[in-house]
Amino acid sequence: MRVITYGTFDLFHEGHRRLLERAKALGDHLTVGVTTQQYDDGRGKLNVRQSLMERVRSVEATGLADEVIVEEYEGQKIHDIQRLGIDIFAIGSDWTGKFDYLRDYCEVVYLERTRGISSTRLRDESQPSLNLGVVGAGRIARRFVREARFVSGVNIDAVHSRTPGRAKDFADELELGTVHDTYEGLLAACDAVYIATPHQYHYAQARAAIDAGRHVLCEKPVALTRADAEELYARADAAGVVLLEALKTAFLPGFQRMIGVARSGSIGDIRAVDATFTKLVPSGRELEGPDGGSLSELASYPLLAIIKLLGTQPDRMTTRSLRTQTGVDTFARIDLDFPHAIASATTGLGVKSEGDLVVSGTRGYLYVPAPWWLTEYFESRFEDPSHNRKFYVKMEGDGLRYEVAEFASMIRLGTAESYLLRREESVAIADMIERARRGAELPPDSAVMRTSTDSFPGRPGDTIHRI
Ligand code: C2G
Repeated sequence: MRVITYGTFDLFHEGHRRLLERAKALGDHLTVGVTTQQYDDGRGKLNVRQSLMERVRSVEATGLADEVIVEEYEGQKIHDIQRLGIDIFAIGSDWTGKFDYLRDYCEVVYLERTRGISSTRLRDESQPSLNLGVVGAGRIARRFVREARFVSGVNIDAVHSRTPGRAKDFADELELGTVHDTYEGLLAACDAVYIATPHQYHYAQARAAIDAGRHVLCEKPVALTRADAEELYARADAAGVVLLEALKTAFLPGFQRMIGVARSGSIGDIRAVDATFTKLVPSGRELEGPDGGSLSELASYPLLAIIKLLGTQPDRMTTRSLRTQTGVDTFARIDLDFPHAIASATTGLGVKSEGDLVVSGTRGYLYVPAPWWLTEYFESRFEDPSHNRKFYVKMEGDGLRYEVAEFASMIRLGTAESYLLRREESVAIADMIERARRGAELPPDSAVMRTSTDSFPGRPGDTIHRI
C-alpha cells in the first residue's frame, strides 16, 4: 500500500515525527510532500522559519520517508495521488473533514494530532513576541492592527494618538489594552512602533523612536526629503534597530513574482514602465498643505515599480502637475529617463484614471491590471498571442500582513535591510518625491500647470534617445 502525507514541517518536532511514523505504518511506502514557501504564503502561513531545503532535510533525517516531494500549488494533492498511484492519504486530525474531497481518489485517514507541541509554540518560545505599539488612530492603522493579528510572534496592545479621544475609540474597537497619552509613554512600553500618522510627522516620530532604541515600521513616505530619509537610516544603524518603510506593495508575493518575470528576460530588455495610481478624495488631510497632494500620498507606489524594474538612478526627471489654488497637486506625472529606458509615474487625488502598470520590453510586455499595487494577477503578452501567459499569485487579506511579517523577521534575524525594499530604493523614492514636489511648487505664483526638469548630478541630461 502506498501512503502519502503533506506538511510544512517547520522546526521539526515530536508531533511531526509521530505523524510520519503512523502514516508509514499504514502501508509499505511513504511519500511526504513538503510545502514551498510560496505555497505557504499563498495559504496565509507567513511565519515559517526554515527554508524548504532545511525542512526537506529534517523529513529525510527521520528515515521514515521513502520519497520526498515538493508541494507547490493548490490542487496538487489530487494530481500527486493519481500520478504516484497512492492508496492512502494521511494527515493530522487538525484537518479533519477538510480533505474528504480526496475520497474520490484514495482512502483518507485523519491521524490524532500530538497534543502540547506545535511549530507555532516552538517559534514563540525561541523568541518572545514582539510588542508593537501603534502611533496614529486612523483608517490605515485600523486595518494594520487587524492584519497584524495573522502574523504570529507580533503582539499589538498599545496605541498613541495626538487626539486622545480617537485613541480611546481605537483601543475599544480593536480591544487593545493601553492608550498612551504621550508618545514617550508608548515608546517606553514597546519594543517597536508602527507609525501611521500624517506624512509631516513621520520623520520626527521615526527619529524619536530610533533614538529611544525602538524598531520602526513607518508608513510611506518614510520621509519627504532624501536628506531626512538618509539620516533616519543612518540613525537606525547607529542605534542597531530596524527601520522599514511600510510600502506594502514591495512585500506582496504577486509583486515580487511580477518583478521576477519582468527581469528574467522573458519580455526581452525592459524599455518602458508606465504606472498609474489615482484615488479620488473629495476632501481631507490628503488635499491639505503643505504636505498633501497626490505626489506625497501616492507616488511611492509607481516609483517603487519603476525603481525595481529600472534601478535607482535615472538620468533625468520631468514633472508636470495640476494644482489647486492652495498649491496642492491633484494630478501629477513624473517622467523618468534611464540610460536605456523611459518611465512614467502618474498619480491623482482629483483625477481618476486607469490604475494599471505596463512594462514594455523588446520581445513583449507585462500587463498588470488595476489595482496593480495589490498585485495578484498579471499577463505577459507577445506579438504572437499564442505565447501569452497569465500569472495569478494569491494575496491574503488586504496585503498588510506581508510587511508586518517581513518587519518581524528582520528583527528576529537581526537584518538591517530587506531585499524586498532596500534602503537605497527607499531613499531614491524619497528623493524623487522631493524633486517632483519641488518642481511642482516652483515658481510659487504661476499658473495651474507646472513643468520642471531635474537632472541628476554626474549624469548627462540628454540620454533619452541613447539606445
Ligand atoms: N502534526 C501533528 N501533531 C502536532 C503538530 C503537527 O500530528 N502537534 C501534524 C499535522 O497535523 C500535519 C503534519 O504534522 O499532518 C505537518 O504539520 P504542519 O507542518 O503544520 O503542516 P500543515 O500546515 O498541517 O500542512 O499541504 C499541507 C498540508 O495540507 C498541511
